[in-house]
Amino acid sequence: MSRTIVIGDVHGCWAELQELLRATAAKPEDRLISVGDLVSKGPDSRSVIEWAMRTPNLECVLGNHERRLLRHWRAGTKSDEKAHDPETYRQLGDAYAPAMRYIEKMPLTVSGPGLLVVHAGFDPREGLEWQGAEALTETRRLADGRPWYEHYRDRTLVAFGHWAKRRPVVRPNAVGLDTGCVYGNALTALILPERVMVSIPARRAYVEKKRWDDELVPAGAL
Ligand SMILES: [Mn+2]
Repeated sequence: MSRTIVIGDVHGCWAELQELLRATAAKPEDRLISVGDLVSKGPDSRSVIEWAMRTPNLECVLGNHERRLLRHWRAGTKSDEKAHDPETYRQLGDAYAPAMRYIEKMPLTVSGPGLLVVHAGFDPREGLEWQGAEALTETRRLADGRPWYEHYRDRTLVAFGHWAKRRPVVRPNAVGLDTGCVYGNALTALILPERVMVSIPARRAYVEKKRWDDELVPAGAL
């Protein structure tokens, strides 16, 4: 039976991505979905995006990092908004133009039976159709300070990334797959319909992360 494998934020972590694909035994008949942010920050954005471009059974939603590069591509400029942007262009090399043409076609959402994949999140109190690109690629908390998924009540499973945590967010109707591989933690995928999660430890921290949002409270501190 064919499966759906939703892959968390890769950020150029090519070695860990290959290991994840091996560990999930991903086959051409499986439906692969990336939550976006395939590129930027990490060691090998080129190999990751070239893998995406040659993998016909992969769909990838647009991440905020792709969106920033795309905005500059369309304006005929190159981004220097992030300190790591020049390094991303250097890694892409002459794959830059084909990569941007691929990224230009990335949708903001991908749907499956009982499944919705977005990069970051959205305000569940408003209809999905009212959510713009910025909301879908950037949302973590809503105006009340609570994570968007705590307000989400539908049965459709939302798989998302963007919010790097040491452990995946696992709720009945929402799964957060950004386990901060580029920060030295892990690359995580969700396999459906079994709802099995697979995590590959990062080879190293490619970017320093000073503080995690799911820091465990030390025993006794309560
Ligand atoms: Mn992101």
